[in-house]
Amino acid sequence: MSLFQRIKDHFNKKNQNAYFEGFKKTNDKFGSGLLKLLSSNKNIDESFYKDLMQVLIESDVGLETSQFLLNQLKKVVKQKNIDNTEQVIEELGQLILDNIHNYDVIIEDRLTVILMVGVNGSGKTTSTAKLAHYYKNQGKNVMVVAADTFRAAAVKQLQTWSERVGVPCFAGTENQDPASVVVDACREAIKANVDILIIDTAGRLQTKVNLMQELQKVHRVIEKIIGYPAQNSFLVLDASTGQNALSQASAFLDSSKINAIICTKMDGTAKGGVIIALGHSLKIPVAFVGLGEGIDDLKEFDKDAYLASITQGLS
Ligand SMILES: Nc1nc2c(ncn2[C@@H]2O[C@H](COP(=O)(O)OP(=O)(O)OP(=O)(O)O)[C@@H](O)[C@H]2O)c(=O)[nH]1
Ligand SMILES: [Mg+2]
Repeated sequence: MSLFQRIKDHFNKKNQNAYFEGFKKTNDKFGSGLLKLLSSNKNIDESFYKDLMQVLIESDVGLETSQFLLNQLKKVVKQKNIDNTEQVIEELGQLILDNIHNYDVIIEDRLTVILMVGVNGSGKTTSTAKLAHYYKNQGKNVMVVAADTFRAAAVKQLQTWSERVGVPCFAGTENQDPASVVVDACREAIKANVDILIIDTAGRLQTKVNLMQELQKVHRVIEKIIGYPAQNSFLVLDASTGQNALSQASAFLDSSKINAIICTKMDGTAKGGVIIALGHSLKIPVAFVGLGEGIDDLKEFDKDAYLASITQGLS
């Protein structure tokens, strides 16, 4: 059985439609691009590899990662004496799987903290609400924290979402230092026997040193109050920014502790290949993907499901 058939068969049926719909635009570029390539290039020659490179670039896999994949691919083709283009594309699929990473969210029996960080508008607040919904549905006692105290509207936004989801929202007072809101929230979470505390922070540019230091302070106070570090720190990236998301991730990883990525707005972009660039260039796992604006549209990242979704026509 082919690799593509195997991963489709393994697909968690519950999420299949959501994944297929969410990655439709990327599939229209990537999967359809590969199909077109298979139907027009029958020989494994330079022109085949050139067209393959173009498909990778157009799906925002990025130059560095695309070149890496092609070089590896050429080696494998030679080693295994591969002589048909279908098998080459299978090997490409395997290379992609080898270079992207799932993430197991760390949920402990004691208070578990999830910290959401990222640049303005990447989807932190909506993803916080979606995560709260996700864990509430699993029977967890969830609380969200509005640590974005610079804008009253930001607090209101999370409060509205939390009412809809049915979880408590802890908010500080306007212009209160975010770290001090987090201190109060952690104390409250311990008192209320919360299982999962999800902290939404203000959008920050990766280049603003003081804001990055503020994040480090938030990490310090969490550890001080609860007695151990936040188990999960997620960088929220807007997939439609493509290669820019990659440079954001690189800067955040340099100055802040990040365990995994949440890649949002997959449904609105053909740039879903950026997940491959993140996996290869930064070796960072993806925890969740945002596949739409609805409360259910945040799904756990699964690399087999991802590959199946961006190669829907291949079998
Ligand atoms: N289509 C789509 N839209 C999304 C997704 N995730 C977030 N959005 C939208 O992106 C916009 C910004 O989302 P927010 O959650 O407010 O972003 P934020 O990172 O909290 O923004 P700041 O607090 O301003 O830094 C909203 O209109 C969301 O509905 C997604 O997966 N798909
Ligand atoms: Mg926000």
